[in-house]
Amino acid sequence: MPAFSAHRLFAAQALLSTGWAEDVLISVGGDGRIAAVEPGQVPAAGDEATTGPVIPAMSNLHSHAFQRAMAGLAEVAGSGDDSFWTWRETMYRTVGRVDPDDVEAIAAKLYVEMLKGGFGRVVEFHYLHHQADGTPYADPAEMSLRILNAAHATGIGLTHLPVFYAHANFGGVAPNPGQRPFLHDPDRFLALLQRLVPASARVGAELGYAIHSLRAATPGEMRTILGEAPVSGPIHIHVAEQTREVEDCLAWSGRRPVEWLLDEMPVDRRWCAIHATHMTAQETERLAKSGAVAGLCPATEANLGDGIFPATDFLAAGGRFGIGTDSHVATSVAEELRLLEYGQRLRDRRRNRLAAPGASVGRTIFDAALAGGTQAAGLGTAGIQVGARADLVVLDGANPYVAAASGNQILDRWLFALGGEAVRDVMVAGQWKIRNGRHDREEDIDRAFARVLSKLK
Ligand code: NGQ
Ligand code: ZN
Repeated sequence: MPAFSAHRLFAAQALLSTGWAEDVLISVGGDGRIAAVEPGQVPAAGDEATTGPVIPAMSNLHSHAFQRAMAGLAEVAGSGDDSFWTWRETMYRTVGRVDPDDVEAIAAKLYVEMLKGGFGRVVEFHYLHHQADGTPYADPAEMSLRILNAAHATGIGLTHLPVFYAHANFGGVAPNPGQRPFLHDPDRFLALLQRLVPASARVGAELGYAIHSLRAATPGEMRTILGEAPVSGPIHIHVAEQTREVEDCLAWSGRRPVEWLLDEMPVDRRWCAIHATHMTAQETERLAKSGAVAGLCPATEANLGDGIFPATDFLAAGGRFGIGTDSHVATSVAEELRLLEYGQRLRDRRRNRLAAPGASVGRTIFDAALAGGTQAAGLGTAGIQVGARADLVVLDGANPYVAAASGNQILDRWLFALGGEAVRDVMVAGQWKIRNGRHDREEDIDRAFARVLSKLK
């Protein structure tokens, strides 16, 4: 039996890499890639007629899968001074209570939710490596393998990024007890990466790595890892999400986090700066010119009270961005892109901030996030074009808003007026994973996830 079945999809409307087209025949090869794209066709016998507009599936460029289990459980007010840092304590308590079976069950549920939200791939920024007391599992790659399993079982595309984490703050401050499950020295981290090279290849996952943040690694550790890592995939890092990080970085180095990163590290297209919320005009311009992707997670950034990314200035300087669902208080393309635009509107007290005059906001930010997400996931091409992976979303043509819309209006309706319910079918690498709003393993996945949630409550 071939690994993939070939498809001939017929779409009345499809968003190709060249723009919207009508009556498109999309041929998918046995390798899961798009073999031909032909507009202006009439469907032939045996063609699969899609039930609505076909658009590319998005890459979700930032995920900490285990955090989905606590989404919505950190919304009870504490002392009146709740912050990112108090949320982090709650998050660390969750870390201490999940084992490999739990993490695999949470990730599988989350990845089904992401598929339904219009994502065809997830970039997993994976730092939960060890047991609660810091003891490595018998196989030090155990937790990474569970993430690979969950992606494989659900069929979502995976770019796996094991994360280096060694310190609690700038200057090599000793880690605190809640951080014990995250820690490596560079040698052990490099050994983990080496171990994951064949394991990722076996399930078709891309492999890169991440440095958790400038807080969590010294410059020397970062240089060792950059110099010796046995992978050529993407490099991600959290940076400048909170003003306290900016203050601490200034106190340590006399420079701001993004400034320090751009001065000291070889930041280029391989890199993704997660959040990069707090930048001066000069940092914004420099990050844009570096070719790195800004990894924006608007729902999480709102939930954690981070601040508003300078997206208007960053885009004006030619910057690239993608979207991630990070802590997973939201799990859909629509929620993230909508909040990205709305943050800019709330700050500026104006409308339609991220599109040029006359352009659709939905189309503009969808295209930008698709390109940035593809780059940050370590993939060469995406979108509906010959040679790209067949990662496709079929929007629900039975939904009256979708049915009545054409072209960019479809994206504007989906992103600003609808949501996950508009996604009907999702294909990843040439295989249908969501059909008519359902994943075929959903019942088992839900049952396992429910067990984890009842344990955590
Ligand atoms: C994380 N999450 O690693 O999960 C972080 C919080 C930290 C976000 N920044 C922990 N959203 O940055 O120290
Ligand atoms: Zn993160």
